[in-house]
Amino acid sequence: MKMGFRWYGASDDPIPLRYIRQIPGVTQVVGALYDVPVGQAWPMDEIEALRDQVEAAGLKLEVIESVNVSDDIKIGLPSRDRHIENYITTIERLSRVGVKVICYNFMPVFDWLRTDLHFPLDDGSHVLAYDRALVPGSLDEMVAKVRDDSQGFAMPGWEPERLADVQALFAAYADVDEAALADNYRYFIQAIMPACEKFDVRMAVHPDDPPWPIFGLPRVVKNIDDLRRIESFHDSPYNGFTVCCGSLGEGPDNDVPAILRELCGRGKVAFVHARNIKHVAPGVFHESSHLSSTGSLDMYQIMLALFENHFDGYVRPDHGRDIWDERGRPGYGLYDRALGIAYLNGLWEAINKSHA
Ligand code: DNO
Repeated sequence: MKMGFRWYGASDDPIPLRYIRQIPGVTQVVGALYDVPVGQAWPMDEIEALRDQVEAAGLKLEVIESVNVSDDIKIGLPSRDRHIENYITTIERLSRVGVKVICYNFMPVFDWLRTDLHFPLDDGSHVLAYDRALVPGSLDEMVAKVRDDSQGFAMPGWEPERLADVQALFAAYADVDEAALADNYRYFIQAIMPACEKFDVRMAVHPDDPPWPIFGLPRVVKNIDDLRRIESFHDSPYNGFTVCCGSLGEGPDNDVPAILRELCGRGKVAFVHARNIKHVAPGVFHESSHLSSTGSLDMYQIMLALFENHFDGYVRPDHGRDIWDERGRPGYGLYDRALGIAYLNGLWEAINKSHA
């Protein structure tokens, strides 16, 4: 297991790389370029500059989260072939600086969705939460809500420029049902796989978050059946998964350790987002600390599933609570994610030693 920490770049992340270097066991920065418009190729000089910064801090840049897939590709517009060419150029350029895994998602229009970015827990900490009854009735309201609640940070997947005309973007999906989205997804995977195999870069799709349709938009990465369908697009370790325990775990029918066992058993898990969530009622959940007893997921079983299937890929803690008066990027503060890493390391060491 190689432990990483997501970082939003020197100009946009209040956490300096030297702090990340001090978290025990962290060797990897999970990074990205955030200013390249989706659909364009990432400039080589910017990729190298990011790699240089990370390496100067004594860390490695082997996982990118995310190289986003454009809506043109998801909708299946004629412009998709140009965007796919650019995506392939990005894959090749990233491989040149040693990147091994690209995390991406295939969610239409939006990335993850929460109805509260500062939900208070009993211990005085704040977390991201979702209550289906609180999802705003209109798209514009939803976009404004995320913008206003995010403490001045542009939330990934909610870039104001991209969502400026969310109604038009939404309308472009009018004819894209689940079958069409899956077809467009297959087309994308089949087009990029030769490059991934040639340049030794594994694709790792992130599940839909939450794993059910929102605003009537189709979702195709929600459960094990969806994941098996994605595998069938092209059966190769390069067509792999980011198992985000929280996102999948939000679906009460998703058995996360079982999903990990199945996919790791076939060598398809490239990256894991290890985090916990607490189910409150159907369609209602909030995030929690990583500790099993504070949420609905059994983190021991999750780590055991990885261990028993000889997982040697990348792991990062996922969203943390806001604690100790930190006012960081929602979900991505320093303190609780560092606590999460210490806990995951402890589970891993105990499992390793008890199997020695
Ligand atoms: C949210 C993240 C997602 C994830 C993307 C991957 O905090 O888990 O934004 O990075 O869905 O493309």
